[in-house]
Amino acid sequence: MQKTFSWIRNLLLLTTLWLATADVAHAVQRDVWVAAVPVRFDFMPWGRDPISGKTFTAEQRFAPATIYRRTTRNWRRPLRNSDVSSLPRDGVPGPLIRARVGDTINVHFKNLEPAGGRAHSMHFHGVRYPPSSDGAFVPGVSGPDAEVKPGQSWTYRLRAIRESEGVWPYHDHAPDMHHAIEEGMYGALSIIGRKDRWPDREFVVVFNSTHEFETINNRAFINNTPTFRARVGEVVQWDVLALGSAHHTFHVHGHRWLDENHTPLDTRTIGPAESFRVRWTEREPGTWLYHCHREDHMSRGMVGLYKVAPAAKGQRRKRPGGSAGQAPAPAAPPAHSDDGHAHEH
Ligand SMILES: [Cu+2]
Repeated sequence: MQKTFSWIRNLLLLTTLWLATADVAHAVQRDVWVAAVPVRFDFMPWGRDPISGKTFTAEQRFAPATIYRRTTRNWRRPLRNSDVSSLPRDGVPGPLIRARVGDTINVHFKNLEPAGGRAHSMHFHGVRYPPSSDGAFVPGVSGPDAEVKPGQSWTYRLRAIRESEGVWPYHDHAPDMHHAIEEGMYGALSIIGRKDRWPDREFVVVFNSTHEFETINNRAFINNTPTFRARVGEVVQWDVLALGSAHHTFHVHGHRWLDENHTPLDTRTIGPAESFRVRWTEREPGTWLYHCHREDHMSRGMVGLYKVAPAAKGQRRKRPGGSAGQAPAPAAPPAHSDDGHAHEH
């Protein structure tokens, strides 16, 4: 009897060791460089709301803001924050930080506000970190991670653990966080399982309120908010997040997805700092609306376009199922580049 137990114990020990080694072999360290950059932000780069026909003055369109900007190593050169599928809109949210379960993420943050400017920080949801990487200002408790002053920098050391899989917000948590978040100091973390594939397209939608507008990625009204693009056959993932103080209802026209209980949905409500992701294999060509379904929010700007092109000739890939819900893994490499991230081996 005892012999059997020790045999089982040894087997368990070996399995644990094997799993631990497999973890180390697979996990990578990802270094992300981010700067807080003061800008004159254009909330309506297209200048008008095509539904109401309203146009906006420079005073309504522009406001000073500090935003997160992805950069090259040592904050030398600014890079794009977004996936190519949401261009030309960029700047807010901050860089999409992607990782796999098991990875270490070092976010090297520098505050580029001029001397005398505000302190900023980065506070991350969903991942594991020591208190010195919390980035949240608590008088008498927190350290320099929570108050990165102009010209200073801090490295936040994060780990994507098993419970980190999914989509999470990050945001400024320095003393002036409420203004900074209204200006657009937030972004998304996207973490997939160790063996999962990245989708072909990944769209980040952040609902927030700023000035008198209700915004998606800090912009209001169609053609000002991002116009997301995909092609029939591609696996698309929507990362949906909310900041600020209101609840929002995410809705995409002509599409539906399955929730955790395999119930089809085409709307889902989220509150402050909540987040979720939905995936499907695209099969609905056309120009579609995506928006917050709170009508007072929609009329104040929380609406955008989603354009789906037909499958390219000769490029139609065979996909099992092709129905709504958690889509099968795509065959193609991700459309998103891993700019500023470590390369996976
Ligand atoms: Cu809303």
